[in-house]
Amino acid sequence: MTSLLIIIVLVLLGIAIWQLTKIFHLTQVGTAGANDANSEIANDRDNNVNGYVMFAFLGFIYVFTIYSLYKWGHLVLGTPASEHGPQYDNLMAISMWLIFIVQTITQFLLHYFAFKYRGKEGKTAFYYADNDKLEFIWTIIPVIVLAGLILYGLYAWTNIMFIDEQKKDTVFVEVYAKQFSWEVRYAGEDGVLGKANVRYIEGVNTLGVDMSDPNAQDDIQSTELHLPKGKQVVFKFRSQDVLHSAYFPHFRAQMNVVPGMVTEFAFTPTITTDEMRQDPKIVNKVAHINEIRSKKSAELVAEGKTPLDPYTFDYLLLCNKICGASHYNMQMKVVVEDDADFKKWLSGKEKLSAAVKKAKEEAAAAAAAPEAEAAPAKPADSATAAKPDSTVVVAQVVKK
Ligand SMILES: [Cu+2]
Repeated sequence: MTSLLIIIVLVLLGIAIWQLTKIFHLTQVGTAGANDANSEIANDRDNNVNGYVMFAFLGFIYVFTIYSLYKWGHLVLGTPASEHGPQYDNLMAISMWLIFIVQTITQFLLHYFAFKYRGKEGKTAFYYADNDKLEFIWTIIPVIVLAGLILYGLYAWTNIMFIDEQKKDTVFVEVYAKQFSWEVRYAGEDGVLGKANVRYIEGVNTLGVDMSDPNAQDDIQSTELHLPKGKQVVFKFRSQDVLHSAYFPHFRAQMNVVPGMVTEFAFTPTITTDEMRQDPKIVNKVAHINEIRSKKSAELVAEGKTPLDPYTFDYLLLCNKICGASHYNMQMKVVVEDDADFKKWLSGKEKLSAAVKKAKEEAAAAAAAPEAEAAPAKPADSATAAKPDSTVVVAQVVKK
């Protein structure tokens, strides 16, 4: 303990001596001539260097901006695939152009004046109290520009977020998020989604749909999201566990998915998956990705591994909230197709009520199976009957 105290005292003493020498050094400022190389006062040479460095930094900003646009400009979102998409992109483009122009001018002024009025021996600062006219101008211009942007933004927002649920031919889809996958449920012919609660989750009923609700009887569940082109789709989002965010970048749509509540959003897809695959920007992007993949494949083949499959474009639903370890891989394929194809796909899907009924029957058959096995009369039949049923039960137990 004593040695620790001695060490602390020595350290503090050292700091005190160091500070004292620093103070002594500072008291010597000004005694040497300003143009003395050891002087602490900036001389004309120092001021000139700083002035030109300001100019050089301005050049760096401009060159880097142009380089970024050239190098990464193609990474922006491509052709919007929803009805409100162009309006959204327009708002984004106006904002970005404004920021670009204003920053180009203001950065020039900032660095140019720092250069122009750099320090010079014998030059003193000019005292300038205020100028009402100038202050009025540089206040009113941003006010008008920002008010215009905000008003246009609010107009676009209410336009995009307005959901007309009475609109003819509207498709209602529930999007269900859980760590780390998506599931969807279609409202079926009645256009109404059955009630759901996490307490009803059991076996194949992974969304917790209340099967006693008459509206739930024709609901259809899927792990792939199909959307009809040109029809309004209303999404109802629910989460099983934590906060997620449903992000459809190609449709310029995003909505938080919050446990314990239903959030909603609607958009009208305007370009089918097949049409989007012909889009020149997508064609370029796919070609670029496949170029990288074929290089990687060549390396894999050289190592004796299986090569990668070539990439084809698909719309995606992504999770845009960091929701856990596999968040990065929480995505679902989205297929946009013509109304006829969409209807065909949907009619080929099994209704949730039928799937639940089937699972219950299979579970009951499996429960009855051991008795049949015990009977010695038909051992072959009982073995075939018991085999598929028992796997169904096992799968359900695992799912829970
Ligand atoms: Cu997530």
